[in-house]
Amino acid sequence: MSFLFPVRLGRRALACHEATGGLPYRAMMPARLPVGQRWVEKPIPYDIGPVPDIALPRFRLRLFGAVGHPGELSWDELLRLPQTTVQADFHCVTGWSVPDLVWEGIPTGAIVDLVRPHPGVTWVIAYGREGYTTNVPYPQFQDAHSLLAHRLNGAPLPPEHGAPLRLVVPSLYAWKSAKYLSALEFLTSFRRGHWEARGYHDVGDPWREERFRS
Ligand SMILES: Nc1nc2c(c(=O)[nH]1)N[C@H]1C(S)=C(S)[C@@H](COP(=O)(O)O)O[C@H]1N2
Ligand SMILES: [Mo]
Repeated sequence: MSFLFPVRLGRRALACHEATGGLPYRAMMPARLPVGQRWVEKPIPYDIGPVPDIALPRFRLRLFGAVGHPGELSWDELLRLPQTTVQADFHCVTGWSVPDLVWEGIPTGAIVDLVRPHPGVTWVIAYGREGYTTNVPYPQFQDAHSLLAHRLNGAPLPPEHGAPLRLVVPSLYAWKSAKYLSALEFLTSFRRGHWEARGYHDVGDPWREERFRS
């Protein structure tokens, strides 16, 4: 009887492979997909405005708020900071999830080491150059999988996915991963960003289905 198991598993794997248009079988495992999500192959660009453009020599990342060392980083300075690679699934609150995106960039921990946030920091506001904002809880901002990404899947970050730099917080819904990153503000008080002010959840944990505030 033991031969039946691999045969059945094989059929199921094949069926899932066809149903997802070629996504790996591993991506179909329910434990990896938060409730209310479905797998798609690629991230779908979502923007509140036109995709902004900037020449790298003019690029600055502003770091300010409740920190000991506020300041600005140029593109070259960012590339001289520690670099990391993070492979993670990406979950959009509208219901799509992409498995195994590979992001490269500066771990948020390196930014924390640089700016020395005050002990009472509880939130970070990430600013997009086109006017987007989002509030991110400080624990998720600085956890080991969060980064300021400048590469995606082995290539420079495409314009529509946030070039030249975006925040990536894989532990939260994708709207917390601000594209076209221009500034990070560290807060000891509470303030909402663009979608949070319109009813979206302040934390946004996909594993708790924190889509909207109740
Ligand atoms: N600057 C900026 N960042 C943003 C957004 C935006 O409109 N502007 N949209 C957010 C939303 S709602 C999602 S789902 C993701 C989508 O990432 P993608 O466009 O790379 O697929 O970006 C997030 N980051
Ligand atoms: Mo989104």
